[in-house]
Amino acid sequence: MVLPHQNFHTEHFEFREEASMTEKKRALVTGITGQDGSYISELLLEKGYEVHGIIRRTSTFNTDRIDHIYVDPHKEGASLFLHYGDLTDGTTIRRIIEDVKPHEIYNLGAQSHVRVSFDSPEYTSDCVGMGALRILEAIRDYQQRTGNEVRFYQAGSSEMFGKVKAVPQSEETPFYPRSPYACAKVFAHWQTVNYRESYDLFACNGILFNHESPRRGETFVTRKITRAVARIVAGTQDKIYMGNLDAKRDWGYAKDYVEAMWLMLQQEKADDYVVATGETHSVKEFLEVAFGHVNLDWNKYVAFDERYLRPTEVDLLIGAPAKAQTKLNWKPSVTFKELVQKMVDADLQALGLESPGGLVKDAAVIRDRIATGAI
Ligand code: NAP
Ligand code: G4F
Repeated sequence: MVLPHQNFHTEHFEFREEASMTEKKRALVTGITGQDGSYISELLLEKGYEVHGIIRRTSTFNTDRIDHIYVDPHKEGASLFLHYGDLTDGTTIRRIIEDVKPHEIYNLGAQSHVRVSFDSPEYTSDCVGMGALRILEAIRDYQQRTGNEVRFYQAGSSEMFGKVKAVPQSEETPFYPRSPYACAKVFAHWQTVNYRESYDLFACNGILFNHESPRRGETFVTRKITRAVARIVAGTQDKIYMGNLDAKRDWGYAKDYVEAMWLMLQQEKADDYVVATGETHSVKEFLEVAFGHVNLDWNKYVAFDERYLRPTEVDLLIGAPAKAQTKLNWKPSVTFKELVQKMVDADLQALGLESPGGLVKDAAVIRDRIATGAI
């Protein structure tokens, strides 16, 4: 699909005017091209919202995750609009908020890779920490000037618990961040609380534990593994190099988690919520289930590379999602095993490793069919 990128910023005024006559609810999403941005946009469009997303200007298209929901804004019924901007550039953020006049803002944009944040701490802090503050300041001014309420969701992270002070971690657990990324998220968290208390903004922090999907970025551990499984089956990769396999994470399904974000902004009062499954599994267990799904033994394919270690690690994360369950009536719908298998299946499918009878799950059978030209 070809996107008329040049037209995003110049033409959206005209489309906004049309939309305002129909009184649709308008949401602005930062990080719309990311995993969560794509799922929340689908959800909001299903609910009848007009969705506006901020995208970074890049020399190649990076809208793969939202191409399937994008409709040329010249066409009648288009409800998704894209605007060039950057969280490190306060002027663009303000301008877009003024133009879009959103009822809700989901701040999902981030340099979200923990390991990378050790290499680029300044940029990560600017984008993740100051980025949130820039939006809060813009909302504060816009709201005070116009009287229009803008509800704000801040994408907080279980990484903020870091060297955990309690097991499991709840909204009451103190933070102990262990990376530049986590420090920046803690800054954004407290700015969000502070703007809620100082200026009565409807501002919520979601403290989300790891959530994954077939749309997960390829360098996060889960997708790195499921993608490698598919490539190993296909014979285009023979090993996967990894870091600490003992780390434990509370892994859920991203599609479930964006529902919790939306629910937070529909409540009577703004508040902060932990969103998690309440189960924890090690990276090793993830490997076992992923390779096991195609009848392979992960030990034969995994090699160690110290480059994937972090200067400080977060050893154990497990969330206590009771508040989200009770107050938002939210609960996860996908188990750990189902999630891993869903991701492996999607990566097998992406490589075309499907035979007419459907997806074959056994590596030996798939290889045999590749060899005979059946797939
Ligand atoms: P992701 O896939 O890495 O997506 C990040 C998004 O942010 C992308 O759209 C990216 O744009 C955009 N972005 C990066 N730098 C930006 C900048 N300077 N200005 C504007 N946009 C920028 O992340 P995700 O997994 O969807 O996570 C969404 C949010 O939740 C993030 O804030 C993340 O830190 C937080 N979070 C994630 C998890 C999780 O397990 N997934 C858990 C807790 C919290 P490009 O496409 O141009 O790179
Ligand atoms: O998949 P990861 O890179 O995710 P991490 O660090 O938990 O962060 C993710 O979840 C956070 C929520 O808790 C988000 F806020 C954040 O934005 C991001 O989405 O690593 C998971 C674990 C780590 O302990 C890491 O050391 O896997 C370990 N690991 C072992 N080998 C590896 C690798 N991680 C990566 N990325 N690559 C490896 O080869």
